[in-house]
Amino acid sequence: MDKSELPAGDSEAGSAGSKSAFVAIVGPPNVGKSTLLNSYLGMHLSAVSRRPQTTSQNVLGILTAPEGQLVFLDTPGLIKRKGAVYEFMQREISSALSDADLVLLMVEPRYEPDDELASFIKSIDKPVVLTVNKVDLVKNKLNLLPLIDRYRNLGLDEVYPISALAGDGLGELLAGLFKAAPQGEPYYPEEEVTTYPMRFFAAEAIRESLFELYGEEIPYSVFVEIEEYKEHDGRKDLIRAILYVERDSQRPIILGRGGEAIKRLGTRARKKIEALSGRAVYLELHVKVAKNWRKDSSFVRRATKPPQKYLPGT
Ligand SMILES: Nc1nc2c(ncn2[C@@H]2O[C@H](COP(=O)(O)OP(=O)(O)OP(=O)(O)O)[C@@H](O)[C@H]2O)c(=O)[nH]1
Ligand SMILES: [Mg+2]
Repeated sequence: MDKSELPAGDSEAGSAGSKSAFVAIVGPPNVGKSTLLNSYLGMHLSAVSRRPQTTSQNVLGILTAPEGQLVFLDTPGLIKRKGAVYEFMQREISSALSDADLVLLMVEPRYEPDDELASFIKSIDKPVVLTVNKVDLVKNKLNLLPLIDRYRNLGLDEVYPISALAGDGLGELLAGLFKAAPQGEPYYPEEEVTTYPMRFFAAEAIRESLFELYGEEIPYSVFVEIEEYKEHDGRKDLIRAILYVERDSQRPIILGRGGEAIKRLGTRARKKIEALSGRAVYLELHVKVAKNWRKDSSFVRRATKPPQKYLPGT
């Protein structure tokens, strides 16, 4: 039968490209959620570091494939702690879970399912796909089987061992996600990778660089605000960022002797921003003190205001 003879609207049903879902990537801190998002998108969109609680706001990334479209929401690590920042992170996770059509729960091989995780899984009223990341660290893959069984006993039928870093198992996981995804039209045009503005990613690039260059509590103590982001054709874009620290004593640490440390930070972050935006950038960094900002929920609310609402039409 010629395609043109099909009734209107039917031609897409069941065919390639007909699946569409918001997918919340959730899991304990540091398991590789952001690494997976970056691997799927083939670009360094979400901040990654070897330390926990790198992601503090949801990051949206769009993957369009022959099977359809998955809109990933990379979330902060699941952690129960008091304080304005942690409560903000918790709300980010809840909002991703409520927007999601399906949930990709990520753990790593050393992560045994405890009661807390079990009750978290129970509380999710959407399809859950489980992935065990970092299997490159396991010499004998047979050792994974008892762990996978323990997760299966929690009612998770779909379990995918992967290495987000090495790229192993990503095709199988993607097929599993599309299998679990509902039928539907793509949410966004296929060439789109995110709906978040470049200024969000500029702040994230600076944060990621902080994790790479400074130890201890410094990366967690800095709030990055993009005060100005001006695109210029024919010359460099101008980005002015304010780095708010919690205490006076942190200012000289960020600056370093003779401003050496902040210069290194600026160069590193600028390169990341240029790579992502594809434009030449002049990055200006200023350090200010906002005393104990992490404890001040009004600062956290103002400061970590999520970017534009991302659901089409809302
Ligand atoms: N060996 C190995 N390391 C990985 C893999 N995936 C991620 N990592 C590393 O694990 C660390 C944490 O990765 P992230 O992607 O930042 O983890 P996350 O789950 O987003 O962490 P939070 O945002 O802090 O919750 C980084 O050092 C990654 O390079 C993997 O497949 N194998
Ligand atoms: Mg992350």
